[in-house]
Formats: sequence, C-alpha cells, structure tokens
Amino acid sequence: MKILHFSDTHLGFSDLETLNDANINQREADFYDAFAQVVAKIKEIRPDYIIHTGDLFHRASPSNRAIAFALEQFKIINDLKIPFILIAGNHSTPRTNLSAPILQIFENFENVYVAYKQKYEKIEFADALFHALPHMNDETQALSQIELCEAALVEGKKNILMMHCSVGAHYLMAEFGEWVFPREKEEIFKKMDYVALGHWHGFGKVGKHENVYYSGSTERTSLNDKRNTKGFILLTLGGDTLFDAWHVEFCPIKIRPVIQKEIDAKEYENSLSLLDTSDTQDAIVEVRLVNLTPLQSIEIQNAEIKKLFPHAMNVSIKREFIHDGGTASYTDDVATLSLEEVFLEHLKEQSQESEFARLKEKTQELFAAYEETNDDTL
Ligand SMILES: [Mn+2]
Repeated sequence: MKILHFSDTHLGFSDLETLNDANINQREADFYDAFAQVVAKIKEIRPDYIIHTGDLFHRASPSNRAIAFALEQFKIINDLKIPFILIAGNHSTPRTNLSAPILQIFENFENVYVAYKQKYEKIEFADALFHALPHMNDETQALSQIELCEAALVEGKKNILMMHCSVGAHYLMAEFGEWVFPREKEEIFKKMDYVALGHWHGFGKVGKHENVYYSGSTERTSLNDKRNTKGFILLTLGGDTLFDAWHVEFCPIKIRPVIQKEIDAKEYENSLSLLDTSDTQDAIVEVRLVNLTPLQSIEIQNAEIKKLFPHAMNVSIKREFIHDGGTASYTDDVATLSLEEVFLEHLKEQSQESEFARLKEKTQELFAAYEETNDDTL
C-alpha cells in the first residue's frame, strides 16, 4: 500500500512585494506552484491513498484566487479516483461560529474526504482506516476525541492517524491556538501503522516514535525558515504485521532558493569585490551587512546593495552593528517582517518577562482574529 502524505500548503499565502507576469504576488504564485508539483507527482506515482494533514489554505477565509486554484487542483485529483483525505489545521479553522469552515467546499467531490468539524472522524476503506483528528479550538475536547479514536481501531486493516498539532513542545510554531498533543496519550501511536502529522513545517520523524512523521510544508511561510528542501512523504505499508515492509521516503519538490550572503563593512570595498552572485538568479537573497559603524550605516544605502543582485527575486538586508563591548546587535530590514513580528519585538523590549508572555498571547489572538476577516494583501 502506498500513501502520499503532504501538508501545510498554505494556499493564498503571500509575501514580499514582487508581482509576477500575471500580476500575482510572486510568493503567492510560488505556493500554487509547489502544490501543483505535488499533484503532478501524484499523477505519476498513483498512490493508493493521498493524505493532507492541515493548513491547506493560509486563512480561514481565503481569497477567491486561492479557492479557485484549490478547486481546480482538487478536480484533477478527484478524477484520478484515488481517495484523498484531508483534515483542517489551525489556519483553516474559523475561530468563531460566525463563519462557515472553508473545507466544506470539497464535500461534493466523490473521492475527497474532509474532516473539519472539530471532532474525531473515521474514514474507512476495505484495507485502511484513517483516523482524523482535525484542529479543535477547544482543547478540553481533545481528550474525549482521542479516546473515541482509540476505541475505533480495527485489526486487520492499516490504521493511520492524521493530526495537526505539536507532539511535545518541540514542534510549536509560535502561533495562536496551536494544539499540543497530550503526552499521556502518546501510547496510542504504537497502535497505529502510521501517524501523519501537520503543523511543523520541516520534514522529520518525531523523537522516539518510529512511525510518527511530519511531512513538512511545501513552501516557506517565513523567511526565518531557511530549509531549502520541501516536499512530501511517500509511505509504503506492506505485510500483515505492524512495521512489516514499512518504508518512508521523503520526495523533494523544487522551490525558490533562499541564499544568504555576507558583506563585511570593515573591509567594504574588498568584501564587495569578493561577492559571488552567480547563484542568486530568481532567488530570495538575504544579505548580512556586518561590522557596521553607525556612520557607515547611514552611508551604505539598501538600494546600493540591492543593485548587486539584479537577477534576484528579492533582496533583504540585515544590518549588524559593532558595539564597544564587542557584541553585535542587529536590525532586520523591516520590510521582511510582518506587523505582528514588529509589534511583538517592540513588546519584548518594552515589557517585563512575565507581562510579555501574557501580552504576546493577547497580541497573537488579536492578529489572528484580524487576519481571519481582513486580507491586507489584496
Ligand atoms: Mn502550517
């Protein structure tokens, strides 16, 4: 049995200010391209099942373009007659009861199965049983839902658990409303043939659990995510016993590279002459301008540095100052930070540690509520 597992496709995410030839935000187009690459692979591989573990869309109320793109791609998948099972993540779950869950638009595809009702659902086939635990806003409900899942295990079929959460505190994304799977319930993983996770944006096996995997996202929602490898998991399950002929393969897709460069302000001219820009075509370039004095920082203009990479898609500059004490401080190019990040940074500087934790949560909650109803990128 072959199962293709992908996740966190964040359709509708946009970033930076570059438009492509079709007048679409270039980064938004990159996310559509990543999704289409996975669909192309699905056509080629023809797995027995396809699973997506959440954050299909970046927002609970995506743009018309994101919805239109998803419907077009789902039609292609649906026509392949391969069961496609999806769960809602925190990004695609409305926080209030006022808005309807977006994933319901896929209800009418005969080969697509969506779990978004903030409760446990099982999707059963002749040889496999998919246990879907979608994102739940009310964490207190999670325990009872996990218990429903435990009770629904069927021997003689492949049992696959699908969740969108952090297993332990290690896989938190610093987002509002994320769910940490209760430690005392991790025992359930052993009873599953495979545990498919979404939420964490890097591919990887989770700690000591042999069969618990994050497929990672298909693109970067933050430039702090330096991973240049994104893709999906191709899982092979064979034999009658647990872990018999069990194999996980990570299949990379091609995404826009992030390239980091350094310019030393102490030897500015020399550093510029040594700069290799040959690998920056269409890339997102991040330049660290180090050993700056305040005077130099005024003299060296961002535009001057950006000109060095005429073929890059985007260039951001991080300035690192020399201090008397020898330790450097830095400021980011504000254009690459979200308003939320800038605001949190400001709070961190201005408030006491205990206050910060409380204010941070409140801030994330308010930004999340705002993002749900407003799309500033349009
Ligand atoms: Mn995500």
